Amino acid sequence: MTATTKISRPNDLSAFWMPFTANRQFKQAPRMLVSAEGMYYQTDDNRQILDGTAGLWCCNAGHKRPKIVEAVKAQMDELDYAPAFQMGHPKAFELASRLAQLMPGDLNHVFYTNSGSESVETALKIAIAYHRARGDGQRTRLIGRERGYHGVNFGGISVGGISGNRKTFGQMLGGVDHIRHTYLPDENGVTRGQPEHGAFLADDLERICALHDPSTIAAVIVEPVAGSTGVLIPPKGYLERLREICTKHGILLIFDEVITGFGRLGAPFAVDYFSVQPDLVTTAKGLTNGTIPMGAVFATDDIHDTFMSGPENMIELFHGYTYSGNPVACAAGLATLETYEEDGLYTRGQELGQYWEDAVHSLIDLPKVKDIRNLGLIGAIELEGIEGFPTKRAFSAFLQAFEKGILIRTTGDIIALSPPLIIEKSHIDQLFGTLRDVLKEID
Ligand code: PXG
Repeated sequence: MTATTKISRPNDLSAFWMPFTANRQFKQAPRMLVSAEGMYYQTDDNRQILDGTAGLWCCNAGHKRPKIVEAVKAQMDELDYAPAFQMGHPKAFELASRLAQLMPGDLNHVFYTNSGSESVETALKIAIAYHRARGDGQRTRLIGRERGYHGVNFGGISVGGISGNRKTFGQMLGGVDHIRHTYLPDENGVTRGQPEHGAFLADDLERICALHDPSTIAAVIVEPVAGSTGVLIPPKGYLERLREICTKHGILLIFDEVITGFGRLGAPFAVDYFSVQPDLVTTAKGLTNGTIPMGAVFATDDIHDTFMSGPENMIELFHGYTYSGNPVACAAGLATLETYEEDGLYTRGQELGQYWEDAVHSLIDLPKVKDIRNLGLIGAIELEGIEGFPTKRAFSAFLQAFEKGILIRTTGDIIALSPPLIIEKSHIDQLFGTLRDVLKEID
């Protein structure tokens, strides 16, 4: 087999243990994507599928973008890999500088990882080590939020708030607690943009502080908009209040921007969108447009400089990955940032936001639709579950949607949409026209 051999129909599906997938069900009726360009995937039976989810919330500039493809090819020709520890290569520094420039405030330092999960572990470790470096080593507790998703490693599932991701894996990290989630269906059902009610939910952090004593808490981690558990939009004033409480008690605030980063809300980051300044920001996904695995954690000057105080020959942070700042990933990242800028994608969600919002909410008249929410280029349609069979209705919608040529994502009985930011009004019409047909037909 040569490197260019195309394999569109594998003979055997048994060896690949697929992630977050019903393996046996999938392998009975596989759904195979074999190529992609712009807004569309192509299947092994030559059907065009409109991408309503930017892959898994990551291909923000759409697929097969020429600049990124060229940059990756050229980098492979020039420097395929360089050791990440005690060695450097130019593009890792260049990309970090550009990322620091893009990120508002004094989040000027970038630590590279290979995924959102690793970004989360890195941020949690930096938070605890930072307090220790300041001589405040009793601050070790980590606070997450119910219905939070922070990847699948042990730190991430511990601060995460999804029982399915936790219950079969034994002990979680110690010293972790959770604040309440931000979904108030009775007060905020069917809301356009940020809901009015619920800033008070941030006060739940005061309850946790009173219980544990705030001087034992290192950091609070939240997704500015919770993505994976069904698009929970923060109520107006909520993130501001969370910031105030963290500042009051000397607790670091971590924004997990793995989904919200790189234009998803119509601004480069949720930090810009909400004008709330955290101490650490985790990113991945859109950083390389999904092409090469890469994540990045942003830290403030204060956090970074606190580590830079010991003897200069000492390693300041005993943490890092073989592929931190991988040259091919850096090349993809640089080309991705250029593509976002050239195409105006950081603010595309603002321009298209109203059209998108109207389209998402146009489905409210359908009988099985229970709630609809949206922000930036994210939309969620929550369905009434079938009694006794949670998730079944939404999964049927996913299967039928795929048959009819659109890729949607479901979590529980919620359909989550997050298209590439290059989406045009005609694609939005196709997406919601098809989804309307699907939702009319499913049981
Ligand atoms: N934090 C957040 C907020 C995420 O959304 C991760 C961390 C973990 O990233 P990695 O790269 O380790 O997967 C994520 C990932 C979905 C979906 O359909 C969401 C994610 C991944 C796969 C599917 O909601 N988010």
